[in-house]
Amino acid sequence: MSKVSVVIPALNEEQPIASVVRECLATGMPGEVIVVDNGSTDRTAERAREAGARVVTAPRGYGRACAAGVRAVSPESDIVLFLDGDGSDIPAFVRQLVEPIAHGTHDFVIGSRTRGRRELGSMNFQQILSGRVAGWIMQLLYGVRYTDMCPFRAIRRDALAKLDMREETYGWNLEMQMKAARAGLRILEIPVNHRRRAGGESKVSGTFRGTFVAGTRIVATLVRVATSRKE
Ligand SMILES: Nc1nc2c(ncn2[C@@H]2O[C@H](COP(=O)(O)OP(=O)(O)OP(=O)(O)O)[C@@H](O)[C@H]2O)c(=O)[nH]1
Ligand SMILES: [Mg+2]
Repeated sequence: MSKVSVVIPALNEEQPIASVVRECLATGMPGEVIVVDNGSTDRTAERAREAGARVVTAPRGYGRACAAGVRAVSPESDIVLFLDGDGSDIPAFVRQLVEPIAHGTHDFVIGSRTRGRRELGSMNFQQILSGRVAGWIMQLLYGVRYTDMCPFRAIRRDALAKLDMREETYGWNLEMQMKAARAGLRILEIPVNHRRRAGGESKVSGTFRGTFVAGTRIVATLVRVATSRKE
């Protein structure tokens, strides 16, 4: 039977984090939930621990947090699942993301919020458009169909290790999608529903600075990976 580790990057998410962890554990799928808290100034780590997560730390940055989470995964795990710590990804979909990998038909299963049902205000126009545009570009580059840069995704651990992930901030999600496609992994995209964050403050899409920093990093990632040689 496959063992699943959940990795949740969380920065100042003391309000939503406990229910995200509990909802993940309630699915009965994960063997462990790892919350990566880098520099929260609130009680994110404490709340995550109380809810049953293992908490690890890393230097600031979304990609660094995800990478630190992967390094902390228990050696027996063969599937790593990622989701955000703000309550916007719906853990009830964990099973649908994990099963195709557990059954051996796919290596990488990614949610698509644009193909799922979205609570009003849960994604803004730039997020929807940038996910679609990135998808079209990756279709041209690799012939793979993606419709979102959804953070909610599961991947075989050994396949992830071979992708040689480098992005330290918001390019991480796109880098994984590009490298998975380039490596010829068996990829499946499934619609997932999406909610508004369950409290706390937006770091990315809800602020001008966050949108600008993330947008710049995403474009840089696209160019870097598209023009780099397959390792
Ligand atoms: N560990 C860590 N987590 C981060 C960092 N930046 C963002 N996050 C987490 O990454 C996830 C995505 O950030 P959000 O602020 O929700 O960004 P968003 O989804 O574009 O914005 P919302 O619309 O407000 O949800 C959340 O779980 C954040 O707590 C970081 O530097 N380190
Ligand atoms: Mg969010």
